[in-house]
Amino acid sequence: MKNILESSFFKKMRDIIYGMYHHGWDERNGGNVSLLVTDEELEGYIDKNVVIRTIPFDFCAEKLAGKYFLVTSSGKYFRNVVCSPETTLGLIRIAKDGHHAELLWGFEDGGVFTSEFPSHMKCHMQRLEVDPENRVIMHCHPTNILAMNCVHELDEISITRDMWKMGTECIVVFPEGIGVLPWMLCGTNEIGDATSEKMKEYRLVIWGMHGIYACGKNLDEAFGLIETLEKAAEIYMLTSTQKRINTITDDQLRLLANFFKVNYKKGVID
Ligand code: 2HA
Ligand code: ZN
Repeated sequence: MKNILESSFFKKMRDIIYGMYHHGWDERNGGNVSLLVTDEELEGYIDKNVVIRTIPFDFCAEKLAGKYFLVTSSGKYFRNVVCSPETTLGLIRIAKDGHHAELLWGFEDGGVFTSEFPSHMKCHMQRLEVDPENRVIMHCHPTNILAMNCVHELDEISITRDMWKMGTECIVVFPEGIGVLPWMLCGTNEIGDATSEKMKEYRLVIWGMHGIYACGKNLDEAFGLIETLEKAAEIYMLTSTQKRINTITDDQLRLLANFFKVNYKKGVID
């Protein structure tokens, strides 16, 4: 059997998580990531017949039965994923009944998946219906997005408009806009249901006064979405106490959208 730590999916997960930590998005045990790993990618790295233990959960993920996920552990620090991958990550398969995870690798100190497992699995189920190629759900606490939460109304249309205007690339990177949820109790099925509902339309969902959720076909896409929004929020915050004398106009946003052929959310600048 080959060493899973040498697999390309594992190395990418490790590097992206370290990048998230280095951006300051994941203090202490903040943040969580889940990556759907295919049968083919796992071939030769894991004996799929050896289940280390099963971990129950209290929602139905039957639509994901038989699918494999590399997922961050509950309570562990992103900072330690490089030095202690076997305790900070786990590889699970969703069991046939849709109510258990079968552990195949990792969580070595008896740990379990992230407390935000309901949000992750509910979002995977939703996104696979919208985009069968979706593979990643990513959550973190970027500083400027959170700072903006303190001073900006938590409204999807006005946040989308203001973020599109903070950087020329924004309308091209997230033309569908940004979903926004009010503050809710995290770690619950309810916030998972609300987030997955938003992910019918959006790949970026702000959790009011908490952080951000993103999804993507791969780790780079989810990371890049957060990175672009975080940059826009940083520029918004850096200029929030200044008199803004220049802006990207509505006409310029339309020009960008037409040139890059993106189908942008209606009702924001119209
Ligand atoms: O896992 O970020 O939302 C720590 C968190 C909870
Ligand atoms: Zn969080």
